[in-house]
Amino acid sequence: MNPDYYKDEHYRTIIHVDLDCFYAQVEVMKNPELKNVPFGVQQKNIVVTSNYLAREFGIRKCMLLSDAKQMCPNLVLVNGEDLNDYRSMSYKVTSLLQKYSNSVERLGLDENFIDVANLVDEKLQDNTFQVHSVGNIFGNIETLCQCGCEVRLKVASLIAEEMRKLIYEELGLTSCAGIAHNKLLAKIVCSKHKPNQQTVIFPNSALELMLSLNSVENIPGIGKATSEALRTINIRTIQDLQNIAISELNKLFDSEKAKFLQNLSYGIDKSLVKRSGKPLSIGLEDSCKLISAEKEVKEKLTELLKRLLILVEADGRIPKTIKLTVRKFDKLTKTSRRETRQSNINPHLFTSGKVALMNSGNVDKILITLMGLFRKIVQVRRPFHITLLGLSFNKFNERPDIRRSLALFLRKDLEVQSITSIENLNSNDSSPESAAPSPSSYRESSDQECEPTPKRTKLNMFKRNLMEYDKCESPCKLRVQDLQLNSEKHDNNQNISCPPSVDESVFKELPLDVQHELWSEYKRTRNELVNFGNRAKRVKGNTLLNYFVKK
Ligand code: TTP
Ligand code: MG
Repeated sequence: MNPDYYKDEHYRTIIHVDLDCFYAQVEVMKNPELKNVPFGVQQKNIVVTSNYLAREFGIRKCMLLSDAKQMCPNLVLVNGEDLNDYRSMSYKVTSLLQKYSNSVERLGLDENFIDVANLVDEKLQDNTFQVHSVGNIFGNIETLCQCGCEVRLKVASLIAEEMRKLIYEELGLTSCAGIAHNKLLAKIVCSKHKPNQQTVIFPNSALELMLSLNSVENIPGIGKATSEALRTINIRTIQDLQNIAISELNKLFDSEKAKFLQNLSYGIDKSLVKRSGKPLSIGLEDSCKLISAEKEVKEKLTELLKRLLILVEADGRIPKTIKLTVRKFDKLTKTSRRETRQSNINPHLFTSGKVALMNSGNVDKILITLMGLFRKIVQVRRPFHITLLGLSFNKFNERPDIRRSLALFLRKDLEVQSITSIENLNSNDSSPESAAPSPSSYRESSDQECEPTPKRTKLNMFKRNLMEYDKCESPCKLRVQDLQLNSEKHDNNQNISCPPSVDESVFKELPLDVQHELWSEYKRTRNELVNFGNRAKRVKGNTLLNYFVKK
Protein backbone atom coordinates (compact mmCIF):
# COMPACT_ATOMS: atom_id res chain seq x y z
CA MET A 1 0.00 0.00 0.00
CA ASN A 2 1.26 3.47 -0.88
CA PRO A 3 2.53 5.06 2.37
CA ASP A 4 1.53 8.54 1.16
CA TYR A 5 -2.02 7.36 1.21
CA TYR A 6 -1.89 6.85 4.96
CA LYS A 7 -0.17 10.20 5.48
CA ASP A 8 -2.93 12.16 3.73
CA GLU A 9 -5.62 10.41 5.64
CA HIS A 10 -4.15 10.84 9.09
CA TYR A 11 -5.54 14.31 9.59
CA ARG A 12 -8.97 12.87 10.28
CA THR A 13 -9.88 12.30 13.92
CA ILE A 14 -12.88 10.15 14.70
CA ILE A 15 -14.45 8.89 17.89
CA HIS A 16 -16.86 5.97 17.97
CA VAL A 17 -19.08 5.77 21.05
CA ASP A 18 -20.98 2.56 21.86
CA LEU A 19 -23.19 2.33 24.93
CA ASP A 20 -22.68 -0.65 27.20
CA CYS A 21 -25.46 -3.30 27.16
CA PHE A 22 -27.75 -0.51 26.04
CA TYR A 23 -31.26 -1.92 26.43
CA ALA A 24 -30.23 -3.46 29.76
CA GLN A 25 -29.00 -0.10 31.09
CA VAL A 26 -32.30 1.53 30.14
CA GLU A 27 -34.20 -1.26 31.88
CA VAL A 28 -32.19 -0.75 35.07
CA MET A 29 -33.20 2.90 35.06
CA LYS A 30 -36.84 1.85 34.98
CA ASN A 31 -36.33 -0.83 37.63
CA PRO A 32 -33.19 -0.35 39.77
CA GLU A 33 -33.72 -3.72 41.42
CA LEU A 34 -32.36 -5.29 38.25
CA LYS A 35 -28.96 -3.78 38.91
CA ASN A 36 -27.55 -6.66 40.91
CA VAL A 37 -29.15 -9.65 39.23
CA PRO A 38 -28.20 -11.32 35.96
CA PHE A 39 -30.90 -10.38 33.48
CA GLY A 40 -31.60 -10.46 29.79
CA VAL A 41 -33.77 -8.32 27.53
CA GLN A 42 -36.15 -10.51 25.63
CA GLN A 43 -37.76 -9.99 22.24
CA LYS A 44 -39.94 -12.92 21.16
CA ASN A 45 -37.84 -16.03 21.92
CA ILE A 46 -34.49 -14.27 21.75
CA VAL A 47 -32.38 -12.58 24.40
CA VAL A 48 -31.23 -9.55 22.41
CA THR A 49 -28.85 -8.36 25.10
CA SER A 50 -28.09 -8.86 28.78
CA ASN A 51 -26.32 -7.03 31.55
CA TYR A 52 -22.66 -7.78 32.12
CA LEU A 53 -23.49 -9.88 35.17
CA ALA A 54 -25.43 -12.27 32.94
CA ARG A 55 -22.59 -12.27 30.42
CA GLU A 56 -20.39 -13.82 33.12
CA PHE A 57 -22.64 -16.90 32.85
CA GLY A 58 -21.99 -17.07 29.13
CA ILE A 59 -25.11 -15.23 27.97
CA ARG A 60 -24.44 -13.67 24.56
CA LYS A 61 -26.39 -11.22 22.45
CA CYS A 62 -29.16 -12.72 20.35
CA MET A 63 -29.11 -16.05 22.12
CA LEU A 64 -32.19 -18.27 22.02
CA LEU A 65 -34.19 -17.93 25.20
CA SER A 66 -34.05 -21.68 25.82
CA ASP A 67 -30.24 -21.75 25.53
CA ALA A 68 -29.90 -18.73 27.79
CA LYS A 69 -32.10 -20.30 30.46
CA GLN A 70 -30.04 -23.45 30.34
CA MET A 71 -26.84 -21.51 30.74
CA CYS A 72 -28.15 -19.37 33.59
CA PRO A 73 -31.28 -20.83 35.23
CA ASN A 74 -31.64 -17.75 37.46
CA LEU A 75 -31.63 -15.40 34.52
CA VAL A 76 -34.29 -12.71 35.00
CA LEU A 77 -36.04 -11.70 31.78
CA VAL A 78 -37.41 -8.32 30.87
CA ASN A 79 -39.56 -7.72 27.83
CA GLY A 80 -37.84 -5.34 25.43
CA GLU A 81 -40.29 -5.28 22.55
CA ASP A 82 -41.40 -1.69 23.06
CA LEU A 83 -38.47 0.30 21.70
CA ASN A 84 -39.69 3.74 22.71
CA ASP A 85 -37.64 4.20 25.85
CA TYR A 86 -34.54 2.95 24.06
CA ARG A 87 -35.21 5.26 21.13
CA SER A 88 -35.76 8.34 23.20
CA MET A 89 -32.64 7.67 25.30
CA SER A 90 -30.71 7.06 22.10
CA TYR A 91 -31.59 10.52 20.75
CA LYS A 92 -30.64 12.10 24.05
CA VAL A 93 -27.18 10.57 23.75
CA THR A 94 -26.78 11.83 20.18
CA SER A 95 -27.89 15.31 21.27
CA LEU A 96 -25.20 15.36 23.94
CA LEU A 97 -22.56 14.32 21.42
CA GLN A 98 -23.71 17.03 19.02
CA LYS A 99 -22.38 19.52 21.53
CA TYR A 100 -18.89 18.52 20.42
CA SER A 101 -19.28 18.48 16.66
CA ASN A 102 -21.70 19.09 13.83
CA SER A 103 -20.66 15.77 12.33
CA VAL A 104 -22.34 13.10 14.39
CA GLU A 105 -23.52 9.96 12.63
CA ARG A 106 -25.84 7.55 14.37
CA LEU A 107 -25.46 3.84 13.82
CA GLY A 108 -28.30 1.78 15.23
CA LEU A 109 -29.65 2.99 18.53
CA ASP A 110 -26.54 2.96 20.66
CA GLU A 111 -23.60 3.88 18.45
CA ASN A 112 -22.41 7.25 17.20
CA PHE A 113 -19.42 8.36 15.14
CA ILE A 114 -18.17 11.86 15.90
CA ASP A 115 -15.69 13.67 13.67
CA VAL A 116 -13.75 15.84 16.11
CA ALA A 117 -11.03 17.11 13.74
CA ASN A 118 -12.09 20.76 14.21
CA LEU A 119 -12.27 20.48 17.96
CA VAL A 120 -8.81 18.91 18.05
CA ASP A 121 -7.49 21.83 15.97
CA GLU A 122 -9.03 24.26 18.45
CA LYS A 123 -7.49 22.50 21.43
CA LEU A 124 -4.09 22.40 19.78
CA GLN A 125 -4.15 26.15 19.25
CA ASP A 126 -4.19 26.56 23.01
CA ASN A 127 -0.53 26.47 24.02
CA THR A 128 -1.38 25.66 27.60
CA PHE A 129 -3.20 22.48 26.62
CA GLN A 130 -1.41 19.42 28.03
CA VAL A 131 -1.37 16.68 25.41
CA HIS A 132 -1.49 13.14 26.67
CA SER A 133 -3.65 10.12 25.97
CA VAL A 134 -6.15 8.51 28.30
CA GLY A 135 -7.52 4.99 28.31
CA ASN A 136 -6.13 1.95 26.53
CA ILE A 137 -3.84 1.99 23.52
CA PHE A 138 -4.12 -0.74 20.93
CA GLY A 139 -0.90 -2.07 19.39
CA ASN A 140 2.65 -0.92 19.71
CA ILE A 141 3.71 2.67 20.18
CA GLU A 142 7.34 2.30 19.25
CA THR A 143 7.14 3.13 15.56
CA LEU A 144 4.57 5.89 15.53
CA CYS A 145 3.99 7.99 12.42
CA GLN A 146 5.62 11.42 12.50
CA CYS A 147 2.94 13.35 10.59
CA GLY A 148 1.28 14.73 13.72
CA CYS A 149 -1.51 12.18 13.93
CA GLU A 150 -0.21 10.88 17.24
CA VAL A 151 -0.84 14.19 18.98
CA ARG A 152 -4.24 14.58 17.31
CA LEU A 153 -5.40 11.16 18.41
CA LYS A 154 -4.18 11.73 21.95
CA VAL A 155 -6.19 14.94 22.12
CA ALA A 156 -9.17 13.03 20.75
CA SER A 157 -8.79 10.48 23.52
CA LEU A 158 -9.18 13.30 26.05
CA ILE A 159 -12.28 14.50 24.21
CA ALA A 160 -13.69 10.97 24.19
CA GLU A 161 -13.18 10.72 27.93
CA GLU A 162 -15.05 13.99 28.38
CA MET A 163 -17.90 12.79 26.16
CA ARG A 164 -18.29 9.56 28.09
CA LYS A 165 -18.22 11.43 31.35
CA LEU A 166 -20.94 13.77 30.12
CA ILE A 167 -23.13 10.87 28.98
CA TYR A 168 -22.73 9.30 32.39
CA GLU A 169 -23.36 12.46 34.36
CA GLU A 170 -26.33 13.65 32.30
CA LEU A 171 -27.99 10.36 31.49
CA GLY A 172 -26.48 7.78 33.85
CA LEU A 173 -25.23 5.57 31.01
CA THR A 174 -21.80 3.99 30.75
CA SER A 175 -20.20 3.62 27.34
CA CYS A 176 -17.09 2.62 25.44
CA ALA A 177 -15.20 4.68 22.89
CA GLY A 178 -12.77 3.96 20.08
CA ILE A 179 -10.51 6.68 18.74
CA ALA A 180 -8.85 6.45 15.33
CA HIS A 181 -8.22 8.31 12.10
CA ASN A 182 -11.09 6.55 10.33
CA LYS A 183 -14.52 5.16 11.14
CA LEU A 184 -13.65 1.54 10.51
CA LEU A 185 -10.74 1.45 12.95
CA ALA A 186 -12.58 3.56 15.53
CA LYS A 187 -15.49 1.12 15.55
CA ILE A 188 -13.37 -2.00 15.72
CA VAL A 189 -11.01 -0.72 18.37
CA CYS A 190 -13.94 0.47 20.50
CA SER A 191 -14.86 -3.12 21.25
CA LYS A 192 -11.36 -4.11 22.35
CA HIS A 193 -11.88 -3.08 25.97
CA LYS A 194 -15.37 -3.31 27.48
CA PRO A 195 -17.37 -2.22 29.39
CA ASN A 196 -16.93 1.43 30.38
CA GLN A 197 -13.51 1.89 28.78
CA GLN A 198 -11.95 3.51 25.77
CA THR A 199 -9.18 2.60 23.38
CA VAL A 200 -7.11 4.61 20.94
CA ILE A 201 -5.33 3.19 17.92
CA PHE A 202 -2.52 4.93 16.03
CA PRO A 203 -2.30 4.33 12.28
CA ASN A 204 0.78 2.11 12.53
CA SER A 205 -1.34 -0.55 14.26
CA ALA A 206 -4.11 -0.61 11.67
CA LEU A 207 -2.99 -3.88 10.09
CA GLU A 208 -2.54 -5.55 13.45
CA LEU A 209 -6.09 -4.56 14.41
CA MET A 210 -7.54 -5.86 11.16
CA LEU A 211 -5.71 -9.17 11.47
CA SER A 212 -7.09 -9.56 14.98
CA LEU A 213 -10.54 -10.00 13.47
CA ASN A 214 -9.82 -13.45 12.01
CA SER A 215 -12.75 -13.68 9.65
CA VAL A 216 -13.96 -11.25 6.93
CA GLU A 217 -17.49 -11.42 8.26
CA ASN A 218 -16.29 -9.65 11.39
CA ILE A 219 -15.35 -6.57 9.38
CA PRO A 220 -17.96 -3.85 9.88
CA GLY A 221 -19.32 -3.06 6.43
CA ILE A 222 -19.16 -6.65 5.22
CA GLY A 223 -22.59 -8.17 5.58
CA LYS A 224 -23.84 -11.71 5.29
CA ALA A 225 -24.38 -11.64 1.52
CA THR A 226 -20.91 -10.23 0.81
CA SER A 227 -19.14 -12.68 3.08
CA GLU A 228 -21.04 -15.56 1.43
CA ALA A 229 -20.03 -14.29 -2.00
CA LEU A 230 -16.41 -14.05 -0.83
CA ARG A 231 -16.56 -17.59 0.45
CA THR A 232 -17.35 -18.82 -3.06
CA ILE A 233 -13.83 -17.76 -4.07
CA ASN A 234 -12.32 -19.13 -0.87
CA ILE A 235 -11.88 -15.85 0.93
CA ARG A 236 -12.42 -16.34 4.61
CA THR A 237 -9.67 -14.61 6.52
CA ILE A 238 -8.46 -11.03 6.48
CA GLN A 239 -5.21 -12.16 4.84
CA ASP A 240 -7.20 -13.94 2.10
CA LEU A 241 -8.88 -10.64 1.27
CA GLN A 242 -5.62 -8.71 1.39
CA ASN A 243 -3.82 -11.13 -0.90
CA ILE A 244 -6.40 -11.79 -3.56
CA ALA A 245 -5.82 -10.13 -6.96
CA ILE A 246 -8.29 -7.30 -7.45
CA SER A 247 -9.15 -8.83 -10.86
CA GLU A 248 -10.57 -11.82 -8.99
CA LEU A 249 -12.74 -9.61 -6.80
CA ASN A 250 -13.90 -7.78 -9.93
CA LYS A 251 -15.49 -10.99 -11.11
CA LEU A 252 -17.87 -10.85 -8.16
CA PHE A 253 -18.27 -7.12 -7.50
CA ASP A 254 -18.11 -3.90 -9.48
CA SER A 255 -14.69 -2.27 -9.40
CA GLU A 256 -15.67 0.30 -6.77
CA LYS A 257 -16.97 -2.30 -4.34
CA ALA A 258 -14.01 -4.60 -5.01
CA LYS A 259 -11.58 -1.82 -4.12
CA PHE A 260 -13.68 -0.83 -1.10
CA LEU A 261 -13.60 -4.39 0.26
CA GLN A 262 -9.90 -4.83 -0.21
CA ASN A 263 -9.26 -1.44 1.43
CA LEU A 264 -11.24 -2.55 4.46
CA SER A 265 -8.96 -5.54 4.92
CA TYR A 266 -6.04 -3.10 5.24
CA GLY A 267 -7.92 -0.88 7.69
CA ILE A 268 -8.51 1.82 5.07
CA ASP A 269 -11.86 3.56 5.16
CA LYS A 270 -12.39 6.82 3.35
CA SER A 271 -16.04 7.20 4.30
CA LEU A 272 -16.97 10.45 5.97
CA VAL A 273 -18.97 10.87 9.15
CA LYS A 274 -22.38 11.72 7.72
CA ARG A 275 -24.45 13.98 9.88
CA SER A 276 -27.57 12.05 10.96
CA GLY A 277 -30.91 13.72 10.89
CA LYS A 278 -33.88 13.24 13.11
CA PRO A 279 -36.27 10.35 12.39
CA LEU A 280 -38.68 10.80 9.51
CA SER A 281 -41.59 9.84 11.68
CA ILE A 282 -42.30 9.39 15.37
CA GLY A 283 -44.84 6.72 16.05
CA LEU A 284 -46.23 4.14 18.42
CA GLU A 285 -48.46 1.16 17.90
CA ASP A 286 -50.10 -1.28 20.22
CA SER A 287 -51.61 -4.61 19.36
CA CYS A 288 -54.65 -5.31 21.49
CA LYS A 289 -57.29 -7.90 22.20
CA LEU A 290 -60.30 -7.50 19.93
CA ILE A 291 -61.75 -4.00 20.19
CA SER A 292 -65.28 -3.74 18.85
CA ALA A 293 -66.64 -0.46 20.25
CA GLU A 294 -65.84 3.10 19.27
CA LYS A 295 -65.54 4.10 22.92
CA GLU A 296 -62.74 1.59 23.45
CA VAL A 297 -61.00 2.83 20.32
CA LYS A 298 -61.10 6.36 21.68
CA GLU A 299 -59.69 5.26 25.03
CA LYS A 300 -56.86 3.38 23.37
CA LEU A 301 -56.08 6.30 21.08
CA THR A 302 -56.06 8.73 24.01
CA GLU A 303 -53.53 6.58 25.80
CA LEU A 304 -51.36 6.21 22.68
CA LEU A 305 -51.58 9.92 21.91
CA LYS A 306 -50.46 10.94 25.38
CA ARG A 307 -47.44 8.66 25.14
CA LEU A 308 -46.67 9.92 21.66
CA LEU A 309 -46.85 13.56 22.68
CA ILE A 310 -44.12 12.95 25.23
CA LEU A 311 -41.89 11.61 22.46
CA VAL A 312 -42.71 14.56 20.20
CA GLU A 313 -41.92 16.95 23.00
CA ALA A 314 -38.51 15.30 23.47
CA ASP A 315 -37.87 15.45 19.72
CA GLY A 316 -38.46 19.19 19.67
CA ARG A 317 -39.87 19.55 16.14
CA ILE A 318 -43.37 20.68 15.23
CA PRO A 319 -45.41 17.94 13.57
CA LYS A 320 -47.50 18.81 10.52
CA THR A 321 -49.37 15.56 9.91
CA ILE A 322 -50.68 12.69 11.95
CA LYS A 323 -51.26 9.17 10.66
CA LEU A 324 -53.57 6.54 12.09
CA THR A 325 -52.95 2.85 11.50
CA VAL A 326 -55.68 0.30 12.15
CA ARG A 327 -55.48 -3.48 11.85
CA LYS A 328 -58.92 -4.88 11.15
CA PHE A 329 -59.74 -8.49 11.82
CA ASP A 330 -62.28 -10.25 9.64
CA LYS A 331 -64.01 -12.92 11.73
CA LEU A 332 -65.38 -14.68 8.66
CA THR A 333 -62.16 -15.11 6.75
CA LYS A 334 -60.01 -15.04 9.91
CA THR A 335 -57.62 -12.63 8.23
CA SER A 336 -56.24 -9.26 9.27
CA ARG A 337 -55.64 -6.16 7.19
CA ARG A 338 -53.82 -2.94 8.01
CA GLU A 339 -55.09 0.39 6.78
CA THR A 340 -53.79 3.88 7.32
CA ARG A 341 -55.15 7.42 6.90
CA GLN A 342 -53.44 10.66 7.55
CA SER A 343 -54.44 14.25 8.18
CA ASN A 344 -52.82 17.66 8.63
CA ILE A 345 -52.82 19.07 12.13
CA ASN A 346 -52.67 22.62 13.36
CA PRO A 347 -49.00 23.26 14.21
CA HIS A 348 -50.05 25.95 16.66
CA LEU A 349 -50.95 23.17 19.09
CA PHE A 350 -47.24 22.38 19.33
CA THR A 351 -45.66 25.79 19.42
CA SER A 352 -46.18 26.85 22.99
CA GLY A 353 -44.04 24.44 24.94
CA LYS A 354 -44.90 21.45 27.06
CA VAL A 355 -47.76 22.85 29.09
CA ALA A 356 -49.83 23.76 26.05
CA LEU A 357 -48.88 20.60 24.23
CA MET A 358 -50.13 18.27 26.90
CA ASN A 359 -53.20 20.17 28.00
CA SER A 360 -56.39 18.23 27.65
CA GLY A 361 -57.88 20.74 25.22
CA ASN A 362 -55.11 20.03 22.73
CA VAL A 363 -55.33 16.29 23.25
CA ASP A 364 -59.08 16.50 22.59
CA LYS A 365 -58.58 18.49 19.39
CA ILE A 366 -56.17 15.91 18.02
CA LEU A 367 -58.53 13.12 19.10
CA ILE A 368 -61.36 14.62 17.07
CA THR A 369 -59.12 14.44 14.00
CA LEU A 370 -58.14 10.87 14.85
CA MET A 371 -61.70 9.66 15.34
CA GLY A 372 -62.54 11.26 11.98
CA LEU A 373 -59.74 9.23 10.38
CA PHE A 374 -60.91 6.12 12.19
CA ARG A 375 -64.40 6.47 10.72
CA LYS A 376 -62.88 6.71 7.27
CA ILE A 377 -61.13 3.39 7.77
CA VAL A 378 -63.87 1.55 9.68
CA GLN A 379 -67.61 1.61 9.06
CA VAL A 380 -68.57 2.08 12.67
CA ARG A 381 -72.25 1.34 12.16
CA ARG A 382 -71.40 -2.24 11.29
CA PRO A 383 -69.69 -4.69 13.65
CA PHE A 384 -65.92 -4.31 13.54
CA HIS A 385 -62.94 -5.91 15.22
CA ILE A 386 -59.67 -4.12 15.70
CA THR A 387 -56.48 -5.88 16.76
CA LEU A 388 -53.97 -3.05 16.49
CA LEU A 389 -53.96 0.73 16.65
CA GLY A 390 -51.01 2.89 15.74
CA LEU A 391 -50.28 6.60 15.63
CA SER A 392 -47.44 8.51 14.10
CA PHE A 393 -46.47 12.08 13.37
CA ASN A 394 -44.80 12.25 9.98
CA LYS A 395 -43.96 15.61 8.54
CA PHE A 396 -42.23 18.16 10.70
CA ASN A 397 -41.12 21.76 10.84
CA GLU A 398 -38.16 22.74 12.93
CA ARG A 399 -39.13 24.80 15.95
CA PRO A 400 -38.40 28.48 15.22
CA ASP A 401 -35.15 29.47 16.75
CA ILE A 402 -34.59 32.61 18.80
CA ARG A 403 -31.01 32.94 17.58
CA ARG A 404 -32.04 32.62 13.98
CA SER A 405 -34.96 34.97 14.31
CA LEU A 406 -32.87 37.71 15.87
CA ALA A 407 -29.88 37.14 13.64
CA LEU A 408 -32.02 37.24 10.51
CA PHE A 409 -33.55 40.48 11.62
CA LEU A 410 -30.28 42.07 12.52
CA ARG A 411 -27.92 40.92 9.83
CA LYS A 412 -29.12 42.97 6.85
CA ASP A 413 -28.10 46.48 7.69
CA LEU A 414 -25.73 46.05 10.50
CA GLU A 415 -22.26 44.76 10.14
CA VAL A 416 -21.49 43.25 13.49
CA GLN A 417 -18.96 40.53 13.94
CA SER A 418 -20.75 38.98 16.89
CA ILE A 419 -23.91 38.37 14.93
CA THR A 420 -21.92 36.42 12.40
CA SER A 421 -20.99 34.09 15.18
CA ILE A 422 -24.66 33.50 15.92
CA GLU A 423 -25.23 32.60 12.27
CA ASN A 424 -22.20 30.39 12.28
CA LEU A 425 -23.67 28.16 14.93
CA ASN A 426 -25.59 26.56 12.12
CA SER A 427 -23.41 27.29 9.14
CA ASN A 428 -21.86 23.85 8.81
CA ASP A 429 -25.16 22.08 8.75
CA SER A 430 -25.79 20.70 5.35
CA SER A 431 -28.74 18.43 5.86
CA PRO A 432 -32.19 19.88 5.28
CA GLU A 433 -33.45 19.03 8.72
CA SER A 434 -30.56 20.80 10.33
CA ALA A 435 -31.02 24.03 8.43
CA ALA A 436 -32.15 26.63 10.88
CA PRO A 437 -35.77 27.49 10.25
CA SER A 438 -36.70 30.85 8.89
CA PRO A 439 -39.74 32.74 10.10
CA SER A 440 -41.25 32.27 6.67
CA SER A 441 -41.00 28.50 6.79
CA TYR A 442 -42.79 28.68 10.11
CA ARG A 443 -45.56 30.83 8.68
CA GLU A 444 -46.12 28.48 5.78
CA SER A 445 -47.55 25.88 8.06
CA SER A 446 -49.48 28.09 10.42
CA ASP A 447 -52.98 29.23 10.02
CA GLN A 448 -54.00 32.86 9.80
CA GLU A 449 -55.55 32.87 13.22
CA CYS A 450 -52.27 32.38 14.99
CA GLU A 451 -50.20 34.58 12.71
CA PRO A 452 -52.09 37.88 12.62
CA THR A 453 -49.52 40.32 11.25
CA PRO A 454 -45.89 39.91 10.38
CA LYS A 455 -44.68 42.20 13.15
CA ARG A 456 -46.80 40.65 15.86
CA THR A 457 -45.76 37.28 14.60
CA LYS A 458 -42.20 38.19 15.27
CA LEU A 459 -42.97 39.36 18.79
CA ASN A 460 -45.17 36.39 19.58
CA MET A 461 -42.59 34.07 18.19
CA PHE A 462 -39.96 35.77 20.23
CA LYS A 463 -41.98 35.36 23.41
CA ARG A 464 -42.65 31.75 22.69
CA ASN A 465 -39.04 31.08 21.87
CA LEU A 466 -37.95 32.80 24.98
CA MET A 467 -39.91 30.32 27.03
CA GLU A 468 -38.26 27.45 25.16
CA TYR A 469 -34.90 29.14 25.44
CA ASP A 470 -35.14 29.56 29.17
CA LYS A 471 -35.79 25.88 29.60
CA CYS A 472 -33.00 24.70 27.35
CA GLU A 473 -29.54 23.95 28.60
CA SER A 474 -27.90 23.74 25.20
CA PRO A 475 -24.51 25.37 24.63
CA CYS A 476 -26.09 26.83 21.50
CA LYS A 477 -28.16 29.15 23.68
CA LEU A 478 -28.19 32.65 22.40
CA ARG A 479 -24.94 34.11 23.53
CA VAL A 480 -26.18 37.23 25.17
CA GLN A 481 -22.73 38.71 25.27
CA ASP A 482 -22.76 38.53 21.48
CA LEU A 483 -25.63 40.94 21.48
CA GLN A 484 -23.69 43.81 22.94
CA LEU A 485 -23.85 45.70 19.71
CA ASN A 486 -21.83 48.86 19.21
CA SER A 487 -22.22 49.68 22.81
CA GLU A 488 -19.99 50.63 25.66
CA LYS A 489 -19.79 47.88 28.29
CA HIS A 490 -22.73 48.26 30.58
CA ASP A 491 -22.46 48.60 34.28
CA ASN A 492 -24.44 45.77 35.84
CA ASN A 493 -25.56 47.99 38.70
CA GLN A 494 -26.90 50.80 36.59
CA ASN A 495 -30.63 51.43 36.69
CA ILE A 496 -32.45 50.31 33.63
CA SER A 497 -36.03 50.56 32.56
CA CYS A 498 -38.09 49.65 29.58
CA PRO A 499 -37.58 52.08 26.67
CA PRO A 500 -40.92 53.79 25.92
CA SER A 501 -41.04 52.35 22.42
CA VAL A 502 -40.83 48.73 23.61
CA ASP A 503 -43.66 46.53 24.86
CA GLU A 504 -43.06 46.31 28.61
CA SER A 505 -44.36 42.76 28.94
CA VAL A 506 -41.88 41.60 26.31
CA PHE A 507 -39.10 43.60 27.91
CA LYS A 508 -39.61 41.97 31.30
CA GLU A 509 -39.18 38.51 29.80
CA LEU A 510 -35.85 39.32 28.17
CA PRO A 511 -32.56 38.17 29.66
CA LEU A 512 -30.96 40.88 31.76
CA ASP A 513 -28.11 41.44 29.32
CA VAL A 514 -30.51 42.08 26.47
CA GLN A 515 -32.51 44.47 28.68
CA HIS A 516 -29.29 46.37 29.37
CA GLU A 517 -28.49 46.45 25.71
CA LEU A 518 -31.88 47.84 24.76
CA TRP A 519 -31.78 50.43 27.48
CA SER A 520 -28.32 51.69 26.52
CA GLU A 521 -29.24 51.78 22.85
CA TYR A 522 -32.33 53.79 23.71
CA LYS A 523 -30.27 56.21 25.83
CA ARG A 524 -27.76 56.62 23.02
CA THR A 525 -30.39 57.54 20.43
CA ARG A 526 -32.12 59.84 22.95
CA ASN A 527 -28.84 61.68 23.61
CA GLU A 528 -28.27 62.06 19.90
CA LEU A 529 -31.66 63.75 19.63
CA VAL A 530 -30.81 66.10 22.51
CA ASN A 531 -27.36 66.90 21.12
CA PHE A 532 -28.21 67.33 17.47
CA GLY A 533 -31.83 68.39 17.60
CA ASN A 534 -33.73 67.94 14.39
CA ARG A 535 -30.68 66.95 12.43
CA ALA A 536 -30.57 63.68 14.27
CA LYS A 537 -32.73 60.96 12.85
CA ARG A 538 -33.86 57.84 14.59
CA VAL A 539 -31.36 55.09 13.81
CA LYS A 540 -32.76 53.26 10.85
CA GLY A 541 -32.45 49.64 9.93
CA ASN A 542 -32.05 46.47 11.88
CA THR A 543 -30.87 47.46 15.30
CA LEU A 544 -31.67 45.44 18.38
CA LEU A 545 -33.91 48.24 19.66
CA ASN A 546 -35.89 48.43 16.44
CA TYR A 547 -36.50 44.70 16.67
CA PHE A 548 -38.53 45.24 19.81
CA VAL A 549 -40.20 48.50 18.88
CA LYS A 550 -43.98 48.35 19.21
CA LYS A 551 -45.78 48.88 15.92
P1 TTP B 1 -25.04 -3.64 20.88
O1 TTP B 1 -24.28 -2.38 21.03
O2 TTP B 1 -24.55 -4.64 19.91
O3 TTP B 1 -25.10 -4.39 22.27
P2 TTP B 1 -25.19 -3.84 23.73
O4 TTP B 1 -25.16 -2.35 23.78
O5 TTP B 1 -26.38 -4.45 24.39
O6 TTP B 1 -23.93 -4.44 24.42
P3 TTP B 1 -22.42 -3.97 24.33
O7 TTP B 1 -22.03 -3.60 25.72
O8 TTP B 1 -21.70 -5.19 23.86
O9 TTP B 1 -22.32 -2.86 23.36
O10 TTP B 1 -26.54 -3.33 20.53
C1 TTP B 1 -27.28 -2.27 21.11
C2 TTP B 1 -28.68 -2.72 21.48
O11 TTP B 1 -29.34 -3.17 20.32
C3 TTP B 1 -28.71 -3.86 22.45
O12 TTP B 1 -28.76 -3.40 23.79
C4 TTP B 1 -29.91 -4.63 22.07
C5 TTP B 1 -30.18 -4.28 20.64
N1 TTP B 1 -29.87 -5.38 19.70
C6 TTP B 1 -30.90 -5.97 18.99
O13 TTP B 1 -32.07 -5.60 19.16
N2 TTP B 1 -30.61 -6.96 18.12
C7 TTP B 1 -29.34 -7.39 17.91
O14 TTP B 1 -29.10 -8.30 17.10
C8 TTP B 1 -28.28 -6.75 18.67
C9 TTP B 1 -26.85 -7.20 18.48
C10 TTP B 1 -28.59 -5.77 19.54
MG1 MG C 1 -23.62 -1.24 22.80
